[in-house]
Amino acid sequence: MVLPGSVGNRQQLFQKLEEMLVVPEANEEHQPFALILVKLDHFRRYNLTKGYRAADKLLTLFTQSLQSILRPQDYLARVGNAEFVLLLAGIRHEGFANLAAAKLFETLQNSDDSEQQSLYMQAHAGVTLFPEHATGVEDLMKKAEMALESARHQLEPFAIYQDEDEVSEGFDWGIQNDLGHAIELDQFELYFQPQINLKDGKLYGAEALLRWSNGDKGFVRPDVFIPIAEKTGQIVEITEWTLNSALWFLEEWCRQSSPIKVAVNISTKMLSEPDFGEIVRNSIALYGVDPQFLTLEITESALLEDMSSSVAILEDLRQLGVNVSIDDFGTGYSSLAYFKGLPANELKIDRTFIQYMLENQMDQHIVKTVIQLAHGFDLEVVAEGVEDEQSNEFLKQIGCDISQGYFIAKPMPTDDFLAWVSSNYAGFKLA
Ligand code: G
Ligand code: G
Ligand code: MN
Repeated sequence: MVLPGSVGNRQQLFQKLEEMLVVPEANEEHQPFALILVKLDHFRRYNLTKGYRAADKLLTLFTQSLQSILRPQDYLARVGNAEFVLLLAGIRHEGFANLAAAKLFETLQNSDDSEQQSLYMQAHAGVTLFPEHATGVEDLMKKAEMALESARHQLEPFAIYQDEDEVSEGFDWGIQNDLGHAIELDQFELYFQPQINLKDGKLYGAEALLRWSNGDKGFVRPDVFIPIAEKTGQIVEITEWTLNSALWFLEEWCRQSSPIKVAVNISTKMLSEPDFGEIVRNSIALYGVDPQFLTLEITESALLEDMSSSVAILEDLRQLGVNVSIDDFGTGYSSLAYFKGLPANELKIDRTFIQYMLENQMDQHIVKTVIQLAHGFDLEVVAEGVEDEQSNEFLKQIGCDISQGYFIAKPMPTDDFLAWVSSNYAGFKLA
């Protein structure tokens, strides 16, 4: 599509940046500027649900909003589907960068169109300063990405790059240190998200999802701290905690009502720990629960990485009755042959296929095929990320076994989960 005014593309942006980054003569100074990377979240979804014409119109309006804050010496480029970079000349300090970014979001928010406004709420930006934060094109862009990520995590519209964002190869010492005390300070909590059997509408089980609230620093997402815990080895202790908490809950549950399955996520690194099997068996013994009510969710990529030893451990656990589920299926590179050697009895189709399935023929086709394929290997199929009734109904029609997602319920703290079950479960049926 053609956007209004002068908007560069990725290549032109890089050229422009190269020009702006030339090393100054001995007696001259760098001409400072700020680079703002802006992304619209969920634009793909908007495209699919509202149609391309509406999406193009929105993008045009969005571009105009961005242009409205530009001065003649500034520059705007579109670097991705719904991703833009603004270069603001002469901005030397964080304070000015803050003002510029704040102005940008103010402009976005004050749009008259309510549809636009709601989408703008989902815009995020990351800001880097030249030469303060970086002096190379790649570096400036990379750090803007990091700042944007940290804005997302802090639930802020934008963030200016901070040295703390630079965790040498994603390594965050602050988090590592805090993680060391998280268990003793009782900062972890398990949330439970229900899973519904599509055939009879009954409660099938729940996935346990770890939450960490790190004192004053607030809530830290598992996809941030789990990779760090994997690197430091803290993952072993964390997994033990998670397993024990999930089984403690399960044992309580079993005493009060008919048992359900509880699924625990097992990270890649944990799976290759030699005493992983032992840890799981110990937890089961400690709480005396029937192993058939425990499910271990293993990501597809974990199994691809280190098949032989992990498979042996999983086989032992499977013998014991523990369920093995292949999580995030479709995001890795599995082949048919891969199923053959796997001791799994459940497969979870990744939510990225489920989310656009109704609008996207290709996704729909993949979902149907995966269900057939999985059934051919005697695997039960869970659809994750089911967000609306139509998707749920569609999945039921095409023979999917189990449904999980915001349509049914979000992950909830234990008490809320129990309350949710008691108000919905008796005769809980989805159309
Ligand atoms: O709700 P959600 O933001 O929890 O989960 C984000 C990611 O973190 C998911 O990929 C999920 O599998 C992972 N995750 C959540 N809880 C745990 C856990 O207890 N252990 C591991 N290894 N991963 C988890
Ligand atoms: O990787 P894993 O499948 O374990 O991740 C589970 C993640 O999916 C958690 O972050 C959980 O909060 C999230 N989740 C659960 N249901 C939905 C949903 O309906 N939509 C979206 N977008 N995320 C969901
Ligand atoms: Mn999972």
